[in-house]
Amino acid sequence: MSYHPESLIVELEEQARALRIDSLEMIYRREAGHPGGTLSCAEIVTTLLFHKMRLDPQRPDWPERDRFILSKGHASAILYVALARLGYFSPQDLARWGELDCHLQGHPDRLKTPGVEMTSGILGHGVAIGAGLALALRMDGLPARVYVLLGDGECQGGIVWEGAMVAAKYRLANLVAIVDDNGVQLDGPVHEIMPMEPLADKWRAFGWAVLEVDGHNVRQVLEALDMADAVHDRPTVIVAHTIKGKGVSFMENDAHWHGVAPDEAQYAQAMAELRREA
Ligand SMILES: Cc1ncc(C[n+]2csc(CCOP(=O)(O)OP(=O)(O)O)c2C)c(N)n1
Repeated sequence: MSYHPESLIVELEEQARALRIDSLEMIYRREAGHPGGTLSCAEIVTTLLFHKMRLDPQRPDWPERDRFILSKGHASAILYVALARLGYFSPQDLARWGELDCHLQGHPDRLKTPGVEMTSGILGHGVAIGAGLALALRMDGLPARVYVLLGDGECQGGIVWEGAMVAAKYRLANLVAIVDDNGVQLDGPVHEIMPMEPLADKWRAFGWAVLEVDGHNVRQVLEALDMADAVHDRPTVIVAHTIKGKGVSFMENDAHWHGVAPDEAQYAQAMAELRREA
């Protein structure tokens, strides 16, 4: 088992909190966005982009870089905040998110934004495209790995499982999917709309190595990503149990906050809670 010092865990926890704060500010100022599924994936995004992945923001096209695919593209705010903090572009650009002539569109566009590896927003495609990327990297003899973040509601899409089959057939050990398993989709609980349980067993049946973690526990996420490095004969999925709207009491586990921006008073309360002043 890999060892991660407590100082690293604390640093990543603080980074995740900062990503939540900055993302929610963007959603509030734009009066649009998806707070629920943005807040639920903060630790996952942080652990990957700020620690695990081999990236070089000065060279977004570096062939050996690891690839991060935000398949659940509606959580774009947190990806943009992370990329800006990593130095892919100026943090000042974040204020212009969604404007027509801004490189930061409502959903990620790989042709516009440095650091974005896949155009997303139409759900379902990340695993299939990630499989293609992982296969190409292997054929090119490159050591890079591909990480795909998708939602549990998104797993209802048939294309997810087509991609999963392909990845298993080609034994793509350089592909890791992380399911942000927050239990809530656009308009209600996943178990009511189209139950996905037993989700881990489904992935296992498709030939993937399966790990399950508390997706808000940075140490668990880190260790699972390290364990995925040690799987050499198939792709790995990490089912990360999370809370939609995590960190803002009135948003947690409530589908209402899937795609609605907070008003001024709600924003103030949310910020107080995220800054732990409440
Ligand atoms: C193919 C497709 N169908 C529908 C939508 C509309 N949509 C956007 S987000 C969403 C819910 C996704 O739920 P989940 O994957 O659980 O995301 P999370 O809870 O992590 O935000 C839907 C249906 C879409 N973007 N793409």
